[in-house]
Amino acid sequence: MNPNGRVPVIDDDGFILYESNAIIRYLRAKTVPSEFTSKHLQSWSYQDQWMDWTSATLYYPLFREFYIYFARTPSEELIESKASQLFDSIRPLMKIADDQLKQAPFIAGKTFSMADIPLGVLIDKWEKIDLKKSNFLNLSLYYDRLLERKDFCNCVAQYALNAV
Ligand SMILES: N[C@@H](CCC(=O)N[C@@H](CS)C(=O)NCC(=O)O)C(=O)O
Repeated sequence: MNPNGRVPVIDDDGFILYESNAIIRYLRAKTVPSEFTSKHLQSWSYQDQWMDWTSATLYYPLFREFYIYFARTPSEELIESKASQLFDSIRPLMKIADDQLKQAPFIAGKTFSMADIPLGVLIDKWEKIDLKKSNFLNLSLYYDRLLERKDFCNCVAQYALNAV
């Protein structure tokens, strides 16, 4: 279904779609069509901005490298200098998210939106990695807010960092 041989991919009555952010936008527009109108263009685009920031700026390649090191290295083999180097490389990006979450409870504003789906998945990994991250209080408070959501617990948080 996906020429890249990857997940996620959906088949919505014969309409095949891949790329996780495209799938989220499609499902949101399909289930709440009123949001996908010119009247809400700026709000939609703002959520879109944070989704793409999460995937294209935060995740690839720095966050991916950071979390995979912790997820796939047995704890007794972790090297402190390598862990610090990875942490230092993503600190400026995490600060951008933390600053944004100081201003609003969710990444694109006052309420949970589609933009919280890709970011929430990464913040779950972030919170499960045992490093001193006290400068990022807003990210931890955000994670607590996400944990109040049953679907977030069932679909994301219940899985271990190294779950495939
Ligand atoms: N940019 C794609 C990335 C898709 C991707 O890399 N999926 C991984 C899982 S997160 C996968 O299918 N890996 C299996 C493999 O590479 O064989 C998206 O956001 O959907």
